[in-house]
Amino acid sequence: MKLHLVAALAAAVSVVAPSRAATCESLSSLSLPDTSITLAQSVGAGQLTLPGRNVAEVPSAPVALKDLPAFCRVAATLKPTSDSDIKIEVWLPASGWNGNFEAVGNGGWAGVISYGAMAEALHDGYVTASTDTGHVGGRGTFALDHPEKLTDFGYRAVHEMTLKAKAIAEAFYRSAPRLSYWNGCSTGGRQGLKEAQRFPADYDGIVAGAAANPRTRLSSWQIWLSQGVLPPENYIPASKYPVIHKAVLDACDAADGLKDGLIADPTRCNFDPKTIECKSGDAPTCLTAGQVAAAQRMYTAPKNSRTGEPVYFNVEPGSELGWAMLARGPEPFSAATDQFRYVVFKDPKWDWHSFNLDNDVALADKIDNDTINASDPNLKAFLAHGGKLLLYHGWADPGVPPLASVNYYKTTVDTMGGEAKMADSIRLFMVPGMGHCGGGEGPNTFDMMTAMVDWREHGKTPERIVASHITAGKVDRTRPLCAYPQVAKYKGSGSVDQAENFVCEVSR
Ligand SMILES: [Ca+2]
Repeated sequence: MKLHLVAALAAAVSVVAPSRAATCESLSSLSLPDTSITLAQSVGAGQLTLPGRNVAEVPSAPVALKDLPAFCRVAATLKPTSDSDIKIEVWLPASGWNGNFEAVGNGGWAGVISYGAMAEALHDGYVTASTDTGHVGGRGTFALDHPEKLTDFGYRAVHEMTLKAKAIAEAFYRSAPRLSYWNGCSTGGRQGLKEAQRFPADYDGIVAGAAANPRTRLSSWQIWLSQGVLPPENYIPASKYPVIHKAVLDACDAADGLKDGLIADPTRCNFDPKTIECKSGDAPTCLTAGQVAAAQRMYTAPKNSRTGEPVYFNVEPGSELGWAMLARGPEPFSAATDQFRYVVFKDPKWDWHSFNLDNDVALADKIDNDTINASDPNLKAFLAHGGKLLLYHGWADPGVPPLASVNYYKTTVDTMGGEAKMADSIRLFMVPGMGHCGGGEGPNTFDMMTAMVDWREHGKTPERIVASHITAGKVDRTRPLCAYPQVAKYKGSGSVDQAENFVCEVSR
């Protein structure tokens, strides 16, 4: 009788036992190092309104995330140091988990969780996670007198989030994620590189777009640029950006073999703004001598005046319509001044006019000491376990110079044994006509995560990734993005708006 009862109970349990080990709500009592779980809540399918993503420097308005599948929402605060205050969220599909983890990156100085990107990953069936990088708000002010918080922003918040998200997934499903992916752009690109370099076991595949990197050099360039383009005698009103852009296209669009409004490789475009200098005075259709100088500075990489050593890169011809991002004024891009005010000089009153390229870059590098910068080209440990690195960057990026990604790609590939040896480990896709992580006139809608999954899980090395250009919700052009150094070349017949009429080939 007793035995029968036990057997019956066991049978009942085995029938009603959920397929996963824990309920969502029970995760609130999960014990993890340095972690307080502040929310563990089942969320039904539908809409959820949450703070927006902090893409550049200002947190955006709340976003309504639509058509979310049902999921378990976990929020936690991590304190790896006594001064740390790292907020993370981990979202776990209630059903249909694809078995993998996709973490999403941040923008600018972060200070906000990337809910929109989390929603996309959740849609695709992933467990996903994001962190606010250890402080609230999109400015660098938090760093003043908080070196541990700066380290959290630099790399620790992402690493800690990664460990905890994997542990939470394992507790929820009784099964750890099989593969882990990173997907980020801008600061998120830099975060991805940092993970590959510093915590090579965290991820199996890393998608790193337009990495804002090395950050000390990026900020130095942005301030140096401002010193040349913001003085009133040089200032270019936004109404003239299209004038310069048209002149650039007139000079360089057709030179790549196809007049399509895009410059396939802007580094081969030698446009001199002096060609549109006003004959005398000023007019809406030409540039004054000061404006010519400002435009030339946009296209010029800064160099140390004593050593001649290049400090960083420049925006490329074709980026003109986005120049307001750095050249609008009256102040430089605040992400850059914040770095010098709150990290380098630790003086909120520091005046950007006093920035000295020759001295202050070296000081910024020294103070950073590999905290935010992610320059290490040694990816041996990451690649040793099959890690794949997929880089991309818009050629018309007006905020982070595209050659920063080309440079990291080349340096890393050279360090790791050359292009042939690295062809199945590191790939770079440059995107003609795309702005900073999106936007611009070129085909700018593509799916790097699917390319990554095909690569990492199905052995299909990405050679060409089809990008779409969408106007008013309709695709009006498709074009292949090609693995660097290849570019898309028109076959010579068929619509120039259809990807199948292009081949990827090296043009130099
Ligand atoms: Ca062209």
